[in-house]
Amino acid sequence: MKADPPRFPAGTTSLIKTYLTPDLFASLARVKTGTGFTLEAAIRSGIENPDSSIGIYAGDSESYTCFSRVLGPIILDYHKIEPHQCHQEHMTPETLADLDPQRQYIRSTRIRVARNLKGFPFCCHIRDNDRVRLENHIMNALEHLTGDLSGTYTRFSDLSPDAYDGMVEKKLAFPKGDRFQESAGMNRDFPLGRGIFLSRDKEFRVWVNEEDHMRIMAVSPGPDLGGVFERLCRGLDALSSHLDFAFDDRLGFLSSCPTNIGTAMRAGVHIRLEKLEHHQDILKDLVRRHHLQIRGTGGEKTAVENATFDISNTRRLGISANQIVHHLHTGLSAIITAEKSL
Ligand code: CIR
Repeated sequence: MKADPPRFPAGTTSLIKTYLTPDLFASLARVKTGTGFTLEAAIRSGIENPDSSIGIYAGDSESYTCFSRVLGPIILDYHKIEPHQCHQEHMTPETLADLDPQRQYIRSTRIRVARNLKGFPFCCHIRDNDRVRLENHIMNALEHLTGDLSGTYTRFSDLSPDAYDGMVEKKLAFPKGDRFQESAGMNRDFPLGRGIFLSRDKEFRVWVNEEDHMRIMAVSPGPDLGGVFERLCRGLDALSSHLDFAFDDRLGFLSSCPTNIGTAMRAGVHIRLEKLEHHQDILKDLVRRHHLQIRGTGGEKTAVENATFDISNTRRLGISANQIVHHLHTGLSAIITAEKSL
């Protein structure tokens, strides 16, 4: 019997709707990965949220091979790469000039990478026992961090609702996932198996079991892009000797959302641009030319407040971590020069 093709609501413009032809759906409808993930589960979020940009999540590493006939074209289209382009592995600390010596523009710097562990289903598909087993495994690796990277892991399920809300407000804990993640199953059993690691100075952080098994990040209240990158490289290096990350030679680090594969890196700043706020055409042009993007002050799909823009890289596959940081540095330098000239 032929499976019914998915019904995308009117107005859906996601990439999954574009690339999942009825024939392709019919040929993949009965495919299951080794952990039992199906195409139907992968596209649920895209069906329930017509404003999805891509509308598909991976439930495990194998999703990228089992569903490659639909994921392949989506990845090329979203990441704007040619079929021969593949992941570039170069992530080593380097010295970068201070972008904002007078501390006038850049309010904070943050670089994060997503990582998932081999052998565990990804966050939209993992169930409670496995998620807690995974959390324990990650906690064990975090305990090996030393010096300025060492810190404390807090399980959200050990916090009172007020303590948890307080941490979310201070951006020290992550909230439950948005409606896209909710439809995908990412919020299942929340907050069980979720938590956050904070180094003593809170400048090295690891989110556990949010959209990916790990979101590993370095942050700074200032403009020190080189220093933040160095801390992230060091933390990641230390963790990789205890954890085996899901990786593919061509696609790079595998993530729940195919928009994050490759370096799985987002490097960005919060930057106050009082003049450029009134010349958004100039700002948008600079951002586009340097392969950057503007997000709202509170992150994806939020508004810009108080002339504070969240500016970060758009590219993460087919480009190395070092190149991403370089482009961000050059782009921010051009943006600050433009702000000063107005
Ligand atoms: C969408 O397709 O719009 C959502 N599934 C989210 C896409 C952006 N990815 C992300 O935030 N990791």
